[in-house]
Amino acid sequence: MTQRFTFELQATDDRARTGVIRTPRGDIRTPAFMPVGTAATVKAMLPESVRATGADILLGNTYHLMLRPTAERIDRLGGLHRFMNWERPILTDSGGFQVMSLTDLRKLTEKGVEFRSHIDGSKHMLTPERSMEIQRLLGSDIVMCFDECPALPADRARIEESMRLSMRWAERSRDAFGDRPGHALFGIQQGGLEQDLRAESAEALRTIGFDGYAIGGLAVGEGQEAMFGVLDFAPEMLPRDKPRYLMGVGKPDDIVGAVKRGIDMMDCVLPSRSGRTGQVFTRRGVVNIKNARHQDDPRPLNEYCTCPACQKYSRAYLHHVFRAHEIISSMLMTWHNLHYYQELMQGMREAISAGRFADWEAGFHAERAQGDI
Ligand code: PRF
Ligand code: ZN
Repeated sequence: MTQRFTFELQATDDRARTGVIRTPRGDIRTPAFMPVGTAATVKAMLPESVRATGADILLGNTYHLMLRPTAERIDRLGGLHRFMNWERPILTDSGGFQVMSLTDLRKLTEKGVEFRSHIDGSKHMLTPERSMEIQRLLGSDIVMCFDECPALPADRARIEESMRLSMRWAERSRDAFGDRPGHALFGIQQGGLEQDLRAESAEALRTIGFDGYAIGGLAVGEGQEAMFGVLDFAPEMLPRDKPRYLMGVGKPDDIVGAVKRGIDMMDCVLPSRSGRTGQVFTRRGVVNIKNARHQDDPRPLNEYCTCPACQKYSRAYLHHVFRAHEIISSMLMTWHNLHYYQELMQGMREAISAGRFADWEAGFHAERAQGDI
């Protein structure tokens, strides 16, 4: 194994950064958007199509894969990369967040979380040690610490207690992960909207030492203004020379605002999920393909977009296949949305390299203000 996990910062523009994460499975250009492949597939997309949109890395989920088809089975079949036919880097979330958002019967203790599967009601336990084991069996390139994330609003005492538990779990995650050259372990900062708790969490993580640092506990109901408020101080609490990952974000304007504030990586189901519900992202904002105004429209979704949905199909066709519940509707619109997100990231990487991020951002907002054609 020649390539270790490294992060090279190539340019900064005010707080925005661009660089490259190198891994044995390939480079990740940052700022990076990671499409979500929860159940070992980015829904409605072949892996080569996901790559064609410009993605360097996918996200997978410990929670879903441990229940079905199980980490042990994926391991026997040669690991997640081979199983899903994606040979490039994969980051896996650790499971705690999904347990809290997808299950109702669960028991949280110092040891971990006991829960019932949302698929068949069977009983399971996740701990920092078990989460590290599952992510190792999957063959994940970037492993996330096992943490707990309270929904907001929550009172300060609850956020403080939860953050301290997550920091103890971070230490157990670090110990259980061990030394795995070429694989990375990321810590996850918690602390809600409280600056002093975010500082305490960052300090705890820096003391343990990680290959990268995530900001967790945001985009959980606080709204964009409050989230940006935290992003005005949280990223600089984390080491400058390591990747910073904002978990589960977001809409295009959330992503731009996060990159502006020093975030290097993000993931969200929004482009893929919206592709299946008829919401299309364009430079001029969101278009709902279901709307009757598209039914006779021979024009593409976006005349400048180079994705297959825009190159080969009309709005009228996309409207029709959506209304008819045809599978190609999800395929084309997911492709377009992922393409849009990756083009957004590429635009920001180039703007940061050229030292013109502020101009680029002004253009981004001006174009959206015009509305759909
Ligand atoms: N922790 C983990 N995964 C997450 C989050 C978190 O706080 C979030 C919050 N937006 C999304 N996914 N482990
Ligand atoms: Zn397109």
